[in-house]
Amino acid sequence: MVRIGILGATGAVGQRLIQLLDPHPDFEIAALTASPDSAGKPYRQAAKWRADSPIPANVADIEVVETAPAAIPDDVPLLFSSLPSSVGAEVEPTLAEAGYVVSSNSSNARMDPDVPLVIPEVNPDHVDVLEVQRDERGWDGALLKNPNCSTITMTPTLAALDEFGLESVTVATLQAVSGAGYSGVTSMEIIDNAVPHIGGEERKMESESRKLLGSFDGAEIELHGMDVAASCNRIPTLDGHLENVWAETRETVTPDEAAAAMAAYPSAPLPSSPEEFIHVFEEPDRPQPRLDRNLGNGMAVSAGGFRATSDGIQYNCLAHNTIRGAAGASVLNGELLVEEGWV
Ligand code: 11C
Repeated sequence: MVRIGILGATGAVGQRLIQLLDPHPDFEIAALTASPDSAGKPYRQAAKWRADSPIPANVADIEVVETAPAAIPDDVPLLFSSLPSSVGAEVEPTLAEAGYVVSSNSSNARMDPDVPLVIPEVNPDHVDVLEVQRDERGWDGALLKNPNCSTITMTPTLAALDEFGLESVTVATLQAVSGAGYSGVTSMEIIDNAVPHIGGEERKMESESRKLLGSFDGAEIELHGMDVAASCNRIPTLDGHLENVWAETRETVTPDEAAAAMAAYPSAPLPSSPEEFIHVFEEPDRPQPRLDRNLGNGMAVSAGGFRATSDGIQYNCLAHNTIRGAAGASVLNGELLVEEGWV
């Protein structure tokens, strides 16, 4: 078993990480960090636990420590980070320099050229960018990122379509309130409403998807040449981001061909990758967040509503934003880091 730590363990994604990691076939939770006012308290006192299952018994009594190299035991080689991005930007490089391997969900540094941004089913080869960190930053540890939840929902479907030559992508999102924090509070604030703005989200989707689908020659990642334009919207669903995608391809692709390419897209040989990675619905009104977000233990992406447009294809896709799009994505990247010998 690999002893692991969770950075930012009291937040919404931190709580999801605990749910996904206890139990886990390869990982054992051995350290939990949070802000200085929680340090020194047992986890059950430090966290306002809101997850839909009780705090695991062996996690409840772990003493929370500060998010700093001196406070985290040396025999915990792998850290999962769900820190606020401003804290991540400050602390994650320090931890990587000190020898920890960090699989991070935080949004800082995702577009840094020497920080791999990875979805294991899409671009596992990008993990080798970590060699650049070792050579150029001299870090003993490593820092690897998973993308933003809206990007994770769309990008696997684009990866499946890239054999037809992606030229441009337009996407409109309908995002669940849990992306913004604790669902109970925020959902009540937007019942009977929709908010056509999520700070910085469009830019993340437009840049991260091009990095994920970019090519890596062993030294540098070249961003994919497709144009991506996003419009992001908050709607009053609890979990699950639904997205409407318009994709323009060089070669003609029919709705049936697009659906078949997605259904055939392989999963990864890692414990948390679902057997069926992209589930394709024939019903035109699926996928839907409440009905379909838990496919593959919340780790599958689903797609449906395929139709031809004047210059390409339109379809809808969905993924569970706090599992596939955040905590589960980070766990899966941790599994890849172990598989590839970085831990
Ligand atoms: C949301 N996608 O739904 C955001 C939350 O870049 O990891 C995740 C932000 C990120 O509000």
